[in-house]
Amino acid sequence: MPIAFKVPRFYPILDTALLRRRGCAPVLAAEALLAAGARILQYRHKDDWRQSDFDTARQIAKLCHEAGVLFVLNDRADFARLLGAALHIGQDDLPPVAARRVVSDEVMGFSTHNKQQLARANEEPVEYLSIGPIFPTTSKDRPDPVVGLDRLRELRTLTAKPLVAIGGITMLNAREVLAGGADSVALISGILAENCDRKSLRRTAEEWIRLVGVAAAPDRIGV
Ligand code: TZP
Ligand code: MG
Repeated sequence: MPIAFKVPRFYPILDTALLRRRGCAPVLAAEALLAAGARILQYRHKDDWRQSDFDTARQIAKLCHEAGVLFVLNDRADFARLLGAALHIGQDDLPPVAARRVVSDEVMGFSTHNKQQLARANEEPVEYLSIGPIFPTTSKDRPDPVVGLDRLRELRTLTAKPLVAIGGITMLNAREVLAGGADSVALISGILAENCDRKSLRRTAEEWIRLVGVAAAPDRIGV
């Protein structure tokens, strides 16, 4: 397991369902995000996997690898292993200890949605945790109850692992989320520009990076 992993502050997620609805090609979106300077990129495919979805993931994994960017696959430990990717799992996926046996020394992240899950997740063999939805979101089916900023500040004290906030984060509230103790903001709808052309996507990602920074947060002391 990698030691002292630091999660980049700007954590874009390519959600294939939303990309399709908005008419955005995943590889083009990945290229725009990488050109903007993203240091981590997640591929989230919630529908059944077809060969073409795996091929898309493989293309994006290659682009990330060439750019020295951490490529993260959502849910599927088996595919992450095939792609040499990092893995992000949720409460209903293969449990972290089992997933760790599949991806061995890749970075792993684990989703949590409340105090009990976060406290338990802190003991798991994963490099970072996520917490959300911080605010209402339309990008997830059946989202858990909203966490909110006050509870985020409280939950932050439960773990010294890097903590990624997700759910309803926009350029208007992202700074408050980071001030509330999150090390990183993960974004699905927030990274999609009005138009899905390369230039607009890149410009939006650049704006995000100007706002929150791209690098990992400094070490957290005394948590
Ligand atoms: N997990 C908690 S909220 C969420 C996920 C995957 C969706 C986040 O999407 P958006 O568009 O950034 O609110
Ligand atoms: Mg999952």
